[in-house]
Amino acid sequence: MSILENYVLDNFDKPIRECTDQEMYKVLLDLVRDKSRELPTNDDKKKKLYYFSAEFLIGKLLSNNLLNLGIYDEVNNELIANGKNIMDIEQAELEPSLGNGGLGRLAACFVDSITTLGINGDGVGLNYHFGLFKQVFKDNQQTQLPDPWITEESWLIKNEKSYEVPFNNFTLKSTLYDIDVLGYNSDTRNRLRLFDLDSVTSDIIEEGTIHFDKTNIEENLTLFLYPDDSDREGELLRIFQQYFMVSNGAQLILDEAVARGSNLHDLAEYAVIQINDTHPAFVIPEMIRLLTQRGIDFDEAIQITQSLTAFTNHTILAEALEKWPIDELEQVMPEIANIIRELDNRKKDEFPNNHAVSIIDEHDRVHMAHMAIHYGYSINGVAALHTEILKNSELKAFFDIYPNKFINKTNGITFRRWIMDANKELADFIDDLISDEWRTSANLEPLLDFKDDENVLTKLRAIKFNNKQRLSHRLETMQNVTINEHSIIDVQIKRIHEYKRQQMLLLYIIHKYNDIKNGNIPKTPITIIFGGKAAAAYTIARDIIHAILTVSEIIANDDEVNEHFQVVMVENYNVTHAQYLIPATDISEQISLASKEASGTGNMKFMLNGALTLCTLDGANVEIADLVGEENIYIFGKRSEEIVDLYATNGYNARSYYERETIKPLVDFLMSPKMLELGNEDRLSRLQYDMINKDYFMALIDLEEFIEIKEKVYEDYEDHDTWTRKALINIAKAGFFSSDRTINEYNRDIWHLEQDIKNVN
Ligand code: 4GP
Repeated sequence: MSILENYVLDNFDKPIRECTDQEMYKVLLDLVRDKSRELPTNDDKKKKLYYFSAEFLIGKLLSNNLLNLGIYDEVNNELIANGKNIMDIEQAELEPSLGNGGLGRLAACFVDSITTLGINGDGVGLNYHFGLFKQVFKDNQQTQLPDPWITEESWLIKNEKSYEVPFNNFTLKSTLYDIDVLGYNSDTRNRLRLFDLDSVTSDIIEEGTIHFDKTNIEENLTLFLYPDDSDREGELLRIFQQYFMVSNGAQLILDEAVARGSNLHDLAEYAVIQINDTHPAFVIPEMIRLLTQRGIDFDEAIQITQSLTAFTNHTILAEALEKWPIDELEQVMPEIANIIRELDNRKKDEFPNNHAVSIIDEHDRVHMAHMAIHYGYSINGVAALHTEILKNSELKAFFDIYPNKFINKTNGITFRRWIMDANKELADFIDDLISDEWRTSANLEPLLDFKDDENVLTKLRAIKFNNKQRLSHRLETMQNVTINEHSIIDVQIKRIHEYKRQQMLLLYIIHKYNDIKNGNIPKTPITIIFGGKAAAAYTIARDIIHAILTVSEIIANDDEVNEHFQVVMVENYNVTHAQYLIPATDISEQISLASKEASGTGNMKFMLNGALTLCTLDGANVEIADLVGEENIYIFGKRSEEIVDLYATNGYNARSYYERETIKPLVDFLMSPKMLELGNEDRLSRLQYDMINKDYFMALIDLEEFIEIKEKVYEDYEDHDTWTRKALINIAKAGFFSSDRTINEYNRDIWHLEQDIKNVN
């Protein structure tokens, strides 16, 4: 009997051909779950990694898991033979709402690689019921709705384990859900361990909003990721969430370590914790508390905790380096607040008068990153430039006292999802050219042998075209937008934030629109696509979305322009959208203000799929440029040292840029009659005012250079062979960005765990 028949008959008592896509989804889910469960966990290995993260942006799992199990082709062939299409079946799967942006997606790539390399390591987080929010556009504005994803048919498996988390005045008892994490051709599995509360309920959410009673912790704790913390109740709720996550995680660690033979004094031989950004940093005082509760004295508890805790920093933006008022910690978890005071006192004694390294500052705020650096044994940045900036400026005071704790770990992406799954045609073509060895080694360099092979270049273009068609079809069904699959596809997808400078690309779009109106018709039509959410409380970011949507409507309505130029903003951008967008893209927009983007990982995904990067020398763009060489990438804009210096000297004046002849009309356009006819005056005027008078992230500083280089990029596109050769070189050089390489380095330099697969590039 074939791989599917049994399952279909068991479930539905009819042949595959007669099942609906929804029914087939259920069949495939059962099949994959059973196959996964047959794999042992890695728990026979003595030491285990616990990757603590507020987010795991895992994306849909069905086809990825089929691929990792090595049965994708077999299943797919059977489906095809029965008139079914796996892409249609996948529509039935809801994307888990467990993450938001880069650090969450990174965590998802990492757990895949950890399992692929045969390392004993689980992810630890929370089981949010409604994610960040579902983005819906209405009147050219972003609105926010809950984003439900948990159904009978999600991948969560209830675990028997449950822990008590002691808050001030009350205790909450957790429920644990696991999601199996599979590795590529791996004969073991790991898990995501997601903690939840049975009492959480959607009843308290105000209809059609993401508002709810923030004080009702029992009912709201795991409703949303990053609930609004613009008031005290919101801050308290975030602290409740964080403590709930880490207390459960720390109890799980102790349980499992003891089961594997630890006497707790030797805990560091059994466990290592990676703190992903500041959100899980309370695991430090919590582990100390739990160890003392189990009879270990306080000094030793500190020393044990320190020897098993490492920290990753993902950003230098002050807003994301959390600082919680100590009185709020006292209100939520007084014992933890006391431990933090003691930890702070010790460091104040050790480093008297060195205020920059205090855990509790003069405003009585607890700096989560400072706690993690003092009381962990390792701190890493996520790209070479980022780590240098941490050492030399943002965290210099810490680097001066702990030079040996600092280390760089340039981010990576899993090739399973980002090429094998997202771009099967390209992956298969690469197999034909260089054999399928790259699927495990990530070594794509042999492709360079084909850079002058006309047939190969032609085929690469054909694959790109097919991916554009696939994207076009998706946008039509999802959003009722038709894009021209013969156009240049130029894409910026990431959270909406001023430092990422979507507003700079918007000003370019206005420039291009005017230019086309003046008769300069592009040789090939251009489609610029945005995707990303703005945090609900981030007003200017929402204004930027509004301006983009309004301009795109003006362009769409303008018959002189719309056949040549189109601007689309994808609604509710998520991992699934990215899997369609990235393979179809020609130009990857990585245009952050230099020094501000810690790494970026979208840049790596685009490169791997043969898009050319248009970038500032920021984050991992620097490493991409080093790998591909200047002739295969487009670089513009001020360098990071200049920007760091401008901030230090307060040397940037937006208005002086605004006054320039090239720039003024573009900024003024925001409040033009055309815009006001379709747009919202408050939003547009606020955005314009900000650009002229503040522009904290300096969108105007690089605008002229940006316009110039964009024109050059579009012109270069016209030389199809040269363009595709550059694309091929980019693909060939992308191997360095495999997350298998990154995880191999984490393990070699930070975790020191047993690893089944050792020969990683
Ligand atoms: C992001 C950084 O902004 C991005 O540059 C980096 O690639 C990613 O982490 C993974 O390291 N940071 C966040 C955040 O998502 O919330 O700080």
